Order: sequence, then structure tokens, then C-alpha cells
Amino acid sequence: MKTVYNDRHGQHAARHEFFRGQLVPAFEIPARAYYVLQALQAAELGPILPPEDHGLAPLARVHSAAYLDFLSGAWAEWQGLGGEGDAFPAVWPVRTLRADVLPRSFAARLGLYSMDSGTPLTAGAWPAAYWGAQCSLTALDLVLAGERSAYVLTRPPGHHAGADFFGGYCFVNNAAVAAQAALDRGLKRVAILDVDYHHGNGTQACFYERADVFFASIHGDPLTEYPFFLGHADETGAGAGLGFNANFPLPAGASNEAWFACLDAALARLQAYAPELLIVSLGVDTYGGDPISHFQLDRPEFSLLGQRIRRFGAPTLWLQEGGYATEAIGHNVLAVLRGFESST
Ligand code: OKP
Ligand code: ZN
Repeated sequence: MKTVYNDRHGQHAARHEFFRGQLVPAFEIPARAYYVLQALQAAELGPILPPEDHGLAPLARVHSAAYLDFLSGAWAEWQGLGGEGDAFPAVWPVRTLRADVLPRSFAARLGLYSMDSGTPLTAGAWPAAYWGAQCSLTALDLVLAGERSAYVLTRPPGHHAGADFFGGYCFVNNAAVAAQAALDRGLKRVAILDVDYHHGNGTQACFYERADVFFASIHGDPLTEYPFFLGHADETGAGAGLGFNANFPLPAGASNEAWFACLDAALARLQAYAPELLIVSLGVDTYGGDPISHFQLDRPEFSLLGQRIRRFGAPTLWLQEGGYATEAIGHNVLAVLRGFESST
């Protein structure tokens, strides 16, 4: 399997993040991708390729122009204001406040375009996220040219980012950009399966009222788990998209049996949809040793996941999302991809 590697991810390197009112060491760090790269190289999974630049237009098919403008200029603006260290939002236009008037204040726009205070905006957040999307588009090219599958090794992740906001460590929604690009290249039905521990609220929202992308997600129940405000089972799509969204929330601590029962159910829904392309938002924070998540998958289960996806039978684009047990994530990702490769 070919890997497209975001060689600029290291520019996004937060030292700390806010967690329960404290600054704690960041979880979403460059070492995550270095461990995966090392594991792929050691296993000789396949060629590791750099991204090709497809420009801003495919990102603008998913994200608003105002948001991309803000994000691409945010660090310079913050520096111009004398910002020291990473920028953290601290104020949001919640219910009764107006989000339709663009404030001049940087702090206010940082809040307008974000969903939480746990996502440091660093000097390199924009280039890292931009090139992550370019990796996703490059890998999509490979799959559309006939590769059975391709894997995108990138960070920061993307699935929490919405059309006009960042959050949950995410800035640009790679899965949504790739899905929309596939449709723009002529595909009629794209499926996104999100197996990250956290619900992919951004991806779901992008396609919630559309029938051309089916979004299915297995995740920790938002009643107790991030992102808290989306991801319930009764979210089944709206308008033309009604019936094309399927959420499988599981309680924190759920068994592997329960997780695979959800995987089977999700894949059955996607099978009935008969997509021409399957995009997998591959978070491996479902690992039992993950420091911020509460499922119990391990290497054999990750391998089984890969095998199930292989059996699904569609051209498959794998996109890296979460996974915070830093030293284990390489082995976990490799187990998934090898499970896929070894199966027929
Ligand atoms: C991103 B992805 C832990 C607090 C949780 C948000 C988690 C985002 C997960 N410090 N902060 O879905 O893996
Ligand atoms: Zn996650």
C-alpha cells in the first residue's frame, strides 16, 4: 500500500493544551506521526510519497472562504498583536449572541471560528493542515487511478473541523475535502466510515443534508465523551440527506464485542449504500492504552478491523485521525493496514 506522508506536520507543534482548567503537555504532537512513519518503514508496507499541491480550491469546496482567510492569516495577525506562545480561544458566540457580525477583535474572531479551548493555534497549524489536505487529495488521485487503497499519514487530524470552525485538534477536514473532491471528479456515492474514538462532528455536519456522502461513525457516547454536542444515534440526516447518516455511540469502557457489533452494523448500512469509494477516518485512540479515550482495542482487533474493511470490497482511502498512546500508534496503525493487505 502506498502512503502519502505530510512532511510538514512537524511545523504544528503545540507544547501545551488546556485540560480541566490547567495547561498540560499537548497530546497531539509530532512524535505521533514519527512513530507511525517508523513502523511503516520498518515493515516495508510500501512507497512513502510526498503530497502534490492541488491548491486552495478543493479546501474551499468544504470550508467557508472567511474561515480559510482567517486560518491562513491567523498566526501573522496574532504575532502582530504581540501574541506570545500559541493562541487559545476564550470566548464564543453561544445562544443569544450574534455570529453574523464579523468582529474586528482577533480574540473574538478566534472564538467565532472555533469550538473549544483545547486546540492550540500554533505557528505551523495552517501549513500543517493545508498540506494534510493536499496529502489526502494526492492519495485520492492514487485510488481514483486504480490503486486498491492508499494511506494518508498526517497530523493534525481533521474530523472535528467544520465548514467554518476548528476544534478537537482539527483545522481542515481531510475526510470531507477528499469526499467532496471525489464527487467533483465524477463519483456519485462516497462513504465515510469514522472509527476514531471521538465522533466526527465536522464531517457529519458537512454532509448531513446530502445523499451523495454516507457518514457512519462508531464512537464514545457524546453524553460523556468529546465532542459532547453531536454524535447521538437519532442523528440520521436531514432533508435530502435523511437516512444517509448513521451514528453508533457506545458507552466509555465498551467491550471489543460491542465495538465489532457496531462495526458490522455500520458496514451493513454502507454496503446497502454501495459506495464507489470508502474513506476511513482512522483514529486508533480506540486502543486500550490510549490516555484520553476509553475503548479496549489492541493489535488483534486492529488487524481484524483491516480485514473487515478489505472484505467490504470498495477502493479505500485511509486517513489518519486520532491516537494518543504515542509509542503504540505506529504498531496499531500498521496492524490495521497489514490486516487489510493480508486479507483477500
Ligand atoms: C481529537 B480526535 C483531552 C481533552 C479532550 C479533545 C479531544 C479531541 C480528540 N486533553 N480534547 O478525535 O482524536
Ligand atoms: Zn479521537
